[in-house]
Amino acid sequence: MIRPLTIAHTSDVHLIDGDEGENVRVAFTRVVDAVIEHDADLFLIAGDLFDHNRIHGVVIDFVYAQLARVTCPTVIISGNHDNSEDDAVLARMNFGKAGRHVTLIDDAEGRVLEFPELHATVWGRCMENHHPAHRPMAGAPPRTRDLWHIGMAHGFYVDNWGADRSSLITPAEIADSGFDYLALGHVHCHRRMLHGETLACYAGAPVSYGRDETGCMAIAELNPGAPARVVEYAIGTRGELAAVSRTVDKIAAVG
Ligand SMILES: [Mn+2]
Repeated sequence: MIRPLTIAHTSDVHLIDGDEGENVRVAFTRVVDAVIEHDADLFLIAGDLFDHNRIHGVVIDFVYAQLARVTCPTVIISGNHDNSEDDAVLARMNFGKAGRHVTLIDDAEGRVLEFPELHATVWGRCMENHHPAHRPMAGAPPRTRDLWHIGMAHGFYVDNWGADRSSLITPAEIADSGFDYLALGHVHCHRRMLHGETLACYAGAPVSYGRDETGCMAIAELNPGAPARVVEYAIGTRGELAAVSRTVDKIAAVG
């Protein structure tokens, strides 16, 4: 009997260095808090964890420390902001420093990870080049066994052709994948699409563009014999995150 699964899913965190990145780091801390509070079985980071590839030590160490708070299997793919160019931030990192539970899928052709204790497999692909010929869902494997069949992809969902955009993901690709849950990244607003039996979801960025808009992530529930469900989980408005980060700075300054 396959077991129920709780999946915590984020993407497009866009971590940056310096003071202006403080609210983003607060937001990522809240994402990790949510993984722990929901007792998630699996934590998926579907691309653009970092805003750019020149991120240096302090933020890298921050990410190791945050991911080390999580005990469940954690899977990371790259996006167009932290893609697999030479000297890219993800390529320079050693996620073993965060713990053995963290896996970066850095294969351009994609890779399937198997988690026997979760009765689940996770397929993902790193992004090498964000251009119109890149198809994030290319090579998605069919379900082969009676396990949760989960996918990760970073790209732009279109439900009509003629879109002259890079890294396209289509309804047919989603339906054909047969994934029980497809964790998407790239679009910053929370959005869900059901095609065939597959529930695909953009988690939404933890930090929204607008100061008063709420950033978010996704918490998905898979139960045997039932449709997958996902909820949008609020992380906070940009203003709230900035206020918290100022408080943290003040305490740090006093201490
Ligand atoms: Mn992106």
